[in-house]
Amino acid sequence: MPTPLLPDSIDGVAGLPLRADIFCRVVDNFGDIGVCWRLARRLARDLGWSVRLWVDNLASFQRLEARIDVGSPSQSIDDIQIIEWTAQPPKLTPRDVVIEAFACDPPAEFVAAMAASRPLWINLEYLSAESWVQSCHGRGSMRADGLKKFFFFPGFSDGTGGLLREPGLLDERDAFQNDPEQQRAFLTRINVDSDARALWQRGARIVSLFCYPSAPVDALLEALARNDRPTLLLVPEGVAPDLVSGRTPEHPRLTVQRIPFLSSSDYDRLLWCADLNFVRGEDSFVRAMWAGRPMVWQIYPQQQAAHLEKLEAWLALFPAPLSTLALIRAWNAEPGADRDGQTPQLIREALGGCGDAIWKTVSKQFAADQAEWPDLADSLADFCAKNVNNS
Ligand code: TRH
Repeated sequence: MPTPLLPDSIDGVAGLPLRADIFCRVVDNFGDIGVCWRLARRLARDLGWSVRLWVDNLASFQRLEARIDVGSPSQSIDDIQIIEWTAQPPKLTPRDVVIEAFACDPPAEFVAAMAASRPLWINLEYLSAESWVQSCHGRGSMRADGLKKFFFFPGFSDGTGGLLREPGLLDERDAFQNDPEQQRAFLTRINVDSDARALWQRGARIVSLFCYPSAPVDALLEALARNDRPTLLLVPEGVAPDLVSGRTPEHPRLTVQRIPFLSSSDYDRLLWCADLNFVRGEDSFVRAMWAGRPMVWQIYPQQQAAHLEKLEAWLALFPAPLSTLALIRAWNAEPGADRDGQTPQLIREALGGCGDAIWKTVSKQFAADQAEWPDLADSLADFCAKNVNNS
């Protein structure tokens, strides 16, 4: 008989802190660890869970969380135990809940131990606004070894797991957005130089840029340079590496400023500061949505253009003007003559006229509407409380 992992009293009590293993494999980029670290902190800090986070790439993790010691196979940060997931992972007993991020397959030995201790096993899926998500969210699938795996889908509507949102996030955002002094201090801290800050104080628009190499960045530069309103374009380290800080005589209304790759909380502040955010993948997209400012999303490209359906599903939800939708589609189009010829014009149209004002209003409202749903960590905790002894 396996030893019970939970005190009897937990049965059916929603929200009681549990003990979890979260598995994260960094496929590429930062989204996998970005989401897992955010979830781990929500569960540990805000819900009192005891969390063990297994990560196969500490170097990527360190870009987001400077306190990570890449030489340490086991470390604790903010009461979260971080285990380096190597080819020979440590033999640890599975906890009450095992969360596998994005179908990353926990190690075989660990799964064998799960067959004995029978934790609640959850696969946290990628975000999609597609309607089929509601019918699959929360469903379980029985495996040949007798273990059941549940599929937990983030999403934008009732019947999904929602989106990660820290308590008080929108209030903190509002306080920051209403306080130019906090913004000035922040811009100084992230190395925006005094000339660039002066430009912003004289009314230049701030645009942040986080994109994949395929994005039509030249078209963006051309459009911003021709726009009536001067622009300060802030570009974190590693993004669009050819861009250099400064202003060219040909483009006097566009100033580029390179900034460091920011911590998660500073990246939020960047998104809150900017008038327009270019974001990509999954996590920066959600953070830009919470910023409540206009954003252009570059979706993570998939084979056979499967990502374009996901993009359309989100565009169908987002009540933006047609000029905004056209710009977002162009930003995600395959590189080619047509796209590059049209994009500067589409950007200019989206940033000009009444479309610009409507885009601002709907962005703010969309964030407020989404914040009415329970966030993903609360939904997950609720799901676990209901299912932890029935798996
Ligand atoms: O890095 P990404 O392209 O990650 C992608 C997506 O998640 C995609 O869905 C997944 O399949 C693929 O990885 C493997 O984009 P994303 O999701 O926005 O993650 C970036 C993270 O980096 C996010 O947490 C924000 C964070 N970030 C900072 O903390 N500081 C910064 O300066 C920047 C630019 C980003």
